[in-house]
Amino acid sequence: MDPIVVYGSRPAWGAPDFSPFVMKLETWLRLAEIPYTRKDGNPLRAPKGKIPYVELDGQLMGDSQLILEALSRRHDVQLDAGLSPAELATARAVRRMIEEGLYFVTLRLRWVEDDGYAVLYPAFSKMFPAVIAPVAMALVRRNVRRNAQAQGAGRHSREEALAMGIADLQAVETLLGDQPYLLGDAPRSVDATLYAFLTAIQTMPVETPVHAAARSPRLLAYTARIRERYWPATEVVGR
Ligand SMILES: N[C@@H](CCC(=O)N[C@@H](CS)C(=O)NCC(=O)O)C(=O)O
Repeated sequence: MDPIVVYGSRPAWGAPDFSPFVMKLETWLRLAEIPYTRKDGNPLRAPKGKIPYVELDGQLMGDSQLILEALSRRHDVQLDAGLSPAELATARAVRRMIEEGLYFVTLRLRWVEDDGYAVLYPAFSKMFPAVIAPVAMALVRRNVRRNAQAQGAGRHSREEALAMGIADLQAVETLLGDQPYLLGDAPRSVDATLYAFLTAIQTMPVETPVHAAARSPRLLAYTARIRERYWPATEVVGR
């Protein structure tokens, strides 16, 4: 089998990638002990127009979840073995709450809110050649706004959106309780998503009530636990 190549974006604020979906996939590969290499990706070359995508046996494949499901079969990954149907249902519900709900709050905090965009701009614009960076950033910002409108999340007031993000974070914190990982003593696939999206919020250098909720002592301890074990070379993130 050829080694897997993961196409992502770039490191951000001490986290391994701007994209939480790339961080999810890489964290999952580490949990599953599947070796991979990383390359800078480009949504314009991605099979689904989004990152991450991977090269798997000479074929490009998109979507973090479809990729990890294909890799689970290919490598006979046992990460979720032994989970009960109820635990698997919880994992799915949490994953989709984060990826389809909390993600849009994060996008808003980065791209729509002015204080977020002010810290995003100097970090993210480095991905573009300097001469086109201002135009490219303005185009991405406009696209993010349009997509958020189309999806619906962009139609909420700031207060409504932030309250939804906080409620999602409090829900995962409640489910986590005093356990080291979301479903108990061992990390499971869902921890890759939770780790990635929490890290994306915790490391962003702004203060909002959503960031404060993500930086609760319990959620900071959770991401530190996974980072120390699976991302040992990564600088300390979170504040
Ligand atoms: N469902 C996809 C979502 C991936 C996604 O939304 N990626 C974003 C970056 S975080 C992206 O590539 N956006 C570029 C675009 O939409 O043009 C997955 O799980 O991989």
